[in-house]
Amino acid sequence: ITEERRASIEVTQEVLAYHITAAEQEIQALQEATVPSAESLHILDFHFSDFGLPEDLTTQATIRMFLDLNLVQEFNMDYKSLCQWVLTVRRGYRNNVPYHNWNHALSTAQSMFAMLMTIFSRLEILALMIATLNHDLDHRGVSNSYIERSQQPLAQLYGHSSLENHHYNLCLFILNNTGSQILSGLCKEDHRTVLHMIKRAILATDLTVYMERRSEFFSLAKKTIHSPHRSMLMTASDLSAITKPWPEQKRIASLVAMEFFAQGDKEKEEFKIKPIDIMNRENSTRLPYMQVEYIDEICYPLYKVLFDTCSPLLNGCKKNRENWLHLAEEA
Ligand code: 5BB
Ligand code: ZN
Repeated sequence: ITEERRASIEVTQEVLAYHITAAEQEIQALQEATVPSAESLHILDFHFSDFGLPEDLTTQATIRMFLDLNLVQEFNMDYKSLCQWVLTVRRGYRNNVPYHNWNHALSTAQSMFAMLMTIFSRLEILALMIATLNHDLDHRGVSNSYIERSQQPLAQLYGHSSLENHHYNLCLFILNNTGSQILSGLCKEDHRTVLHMIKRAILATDLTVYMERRSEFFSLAKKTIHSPHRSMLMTASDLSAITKPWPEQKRIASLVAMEFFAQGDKEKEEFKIKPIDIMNRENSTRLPYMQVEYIDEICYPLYKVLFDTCSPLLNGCKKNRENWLHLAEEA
């Protein structure tokens, strides 16, 4: 039994066990729905928040992005397959996870949508939209490091970037699923290229990998101001919560903290160790200070490089830093 085969069995079983394929009724409802315009959904806005958006509208907003990017027409996507694909991807996220759930996937895709400019080829746009929506599929709310230490099969399967490899594998699985093969209209060569780009984009969302390659991206971005690196845009979309208006940023930060602390609790119980600072519930009062550090070390340098293309991202990030700093000084 080959490594690849083993991985595919494992993933298939997990997916089946998880019943993610959408129900016929649900597919039909989405297919027949009149999808609201991008304007009325506010998805062209960098200040967009999906908070309070009814579940039906989250899938309709996704369809709207694909329609307005002209992906459906250009790549001959069957509309019903697209509906099933979107609904399946939504179900591929666990809704009991505070932060890494479908709303995070939608927010990431919306940020990508708002960032995509004429600088990318049509095929790249297609790949990046699929990648953002699928990039955290079946996230369990714990880090790669936790998965490795608790010796879960996922770690044994992939060795490194376990979660990201799993997200990509599920992405492939959904794209190959009968009824949600939205890429079947592409020629063989485009099909191969787009899968390759999706894979690279999803694997690039491992923040550890991003940190390792960051300086490379930055010097590249300086040379070619008008074409930021694809994987940098993935991270920029992934972390875009930090650029949102203050109430939205506060809400998301508490979800992230909830997820981190839950992992910390598990570590205490399972390994009898003291969790690292960010995962230790005893540090909850230091959250504002940690957000300032997070902005300074990770977010600010990233959005600064992208300033020429997308200035609202850096501006939002700066405002949130002021607010977090203010809270940190109060505490
Ligand atoms: C980030 C990198 N990490 C490996 C160690 C901790 N840092 S941090 O000091 O910059 C940091 C980031 C500390 C606390 C944080 O949140 C406290 C609630 C955050 C933070 N990370 N804050 C956020 O609002 C967001 Br969004 C994030 C990103 C969360 C997803 C990161 C998944 C990382 C897996 C390695
Ligand atoms: Zn993510």
